[in-house]
Amino acid sequence: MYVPRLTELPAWQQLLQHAARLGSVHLCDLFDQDPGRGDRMVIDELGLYVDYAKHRVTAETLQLLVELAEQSRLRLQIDAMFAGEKINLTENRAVLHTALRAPRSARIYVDGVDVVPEVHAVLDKMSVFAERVRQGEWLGFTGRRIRNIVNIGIGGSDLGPVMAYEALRYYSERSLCFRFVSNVDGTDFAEAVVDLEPAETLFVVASKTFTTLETMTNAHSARRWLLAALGGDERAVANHFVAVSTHATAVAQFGIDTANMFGFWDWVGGRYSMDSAIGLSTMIAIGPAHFRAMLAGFHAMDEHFRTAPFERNMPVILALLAVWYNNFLGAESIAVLPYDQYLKRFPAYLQQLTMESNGKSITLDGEPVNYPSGPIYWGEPGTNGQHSFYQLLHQGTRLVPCDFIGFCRSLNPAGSHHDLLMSNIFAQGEALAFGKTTDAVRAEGTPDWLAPHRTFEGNRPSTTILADQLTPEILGKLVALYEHSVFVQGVIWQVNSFDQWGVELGKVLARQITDELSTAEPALHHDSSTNALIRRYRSRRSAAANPA
Ligand code: G6Q
Repeated sequence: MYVPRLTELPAWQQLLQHAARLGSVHLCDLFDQDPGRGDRMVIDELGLYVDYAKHRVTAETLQLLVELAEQSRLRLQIDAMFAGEKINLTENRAVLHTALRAPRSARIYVDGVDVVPEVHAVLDKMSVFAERVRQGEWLGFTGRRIRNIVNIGIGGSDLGPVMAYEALRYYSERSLCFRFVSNVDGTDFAEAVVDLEPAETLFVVASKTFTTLETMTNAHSARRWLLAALGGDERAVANHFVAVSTHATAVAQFGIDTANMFGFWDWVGGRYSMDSAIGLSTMIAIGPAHFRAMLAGFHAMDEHFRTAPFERNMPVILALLAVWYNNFLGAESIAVLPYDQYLKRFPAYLQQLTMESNGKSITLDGEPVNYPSGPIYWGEPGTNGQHSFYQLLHQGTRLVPCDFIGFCRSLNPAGSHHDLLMSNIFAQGEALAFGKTTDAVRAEGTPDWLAPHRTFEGNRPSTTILADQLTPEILGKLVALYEHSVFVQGVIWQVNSFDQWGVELGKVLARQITDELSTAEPALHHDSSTNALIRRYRSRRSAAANPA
């Protein structure tokens, strides 16, 4: 399908002119001219209230952005993704995370095979296993019940599980202890198991490929740790290790019975896999019913994305606003600021989802892009961030659109905590948008010399997403909202959001350097800086004993 270069699309040119015309129009003016925009520029669906009124956009901006989406053939691309077409061209794969949450009655074909029965067969197998662990029926090698679950995985096989566990901890089985090991730094594993009883510990080795350096190194360390404690009997591995992977041979080679392997498929990208078997630790924590409620939330957002007109489509609107700031107003990052402690790992999860997906500079046609693509996503939970980096958001020189996420009811209501929390989320959006003029500052009696320092120029945009309460279903909706927003952005920038070739070079060089660190007198052929660093490390690594 031929699509002209993005910068040649009529809507792109019109948006450039529109941005110049709109210039630095202030949010104060936009609200003065259109006092009702706060009630109107909202999408209130699926239990999510998405307020995008505090954005530097008019009805015309939104209309032009929607035209840009249409001229980018977004509708065709959405249909192609849902239909299982191989839209991940550089890896020749379908992109079907939406099939992971499709109901049993759905029919979705990849290479002529309906994948829905396989998806549900794995979910059923996960449910049986998760219940056995939760009920204390799955026993360790010495007959003790499992009390600790350690997920070993990295990237997409870690960030989703750990984010979901933290987000849904309220719903988790409190008699079980969950740990997540990802880093090849031995400290991660050492600290994760330091207080665990091996006879009561189950390792979930989560790796799509089952070859990833970090995960396999940690999995082997886990096996040594377990066997050292249980007398070295290799048969113990079967009780204490299960695998989540697409690679049965490698799983068997590790010594895990493939009956205890939970599969998924090459059409599930790592960073889109938290609702596949990669979510096994999540399901053990919250139970199969809550896990299925989360999947239902994902599916509801999938259906909204697939069917809602672009003007009323939450992922599309979020994506178009990101494009607006990124490409027409010069913003380089987007802050995601959940006002809920349970969502403390949500920004980290979104970092991978967004930046591994759209951190690309070559279009699907193999041409360098001539416009900025994926912005930097970052964030921290509120109110903590307010006492840290919000200074830059309010008075710095950079434009940082913010996504605020909050809930009307706390899962842990206690005194005035929740009202205090929520008054802060509302206050931040208001302060960012409308600021405080120098005149207002002076009128409070501030001396002239100090007034500029205490002035807030405002005009800093934000979206606020409100839901009633953080539930598994709402979490599914939130994650799918961002998944699809990332896809829409990628379609507009004409990049492949589903590969990640940019992580390869460092891996290749690390393998070479690993050899150089283990041979006696290696000839080093790096640049002088890297050579010197390697020599310094080699000469110093055994110079001093570790401190006690
Ligand atoms: C995600 C990436 C990447 C991947 C990890 C782990 O989209 O592909 O983060 O998830 O490299 O890979 P394995 O699951 O194969 O160990």
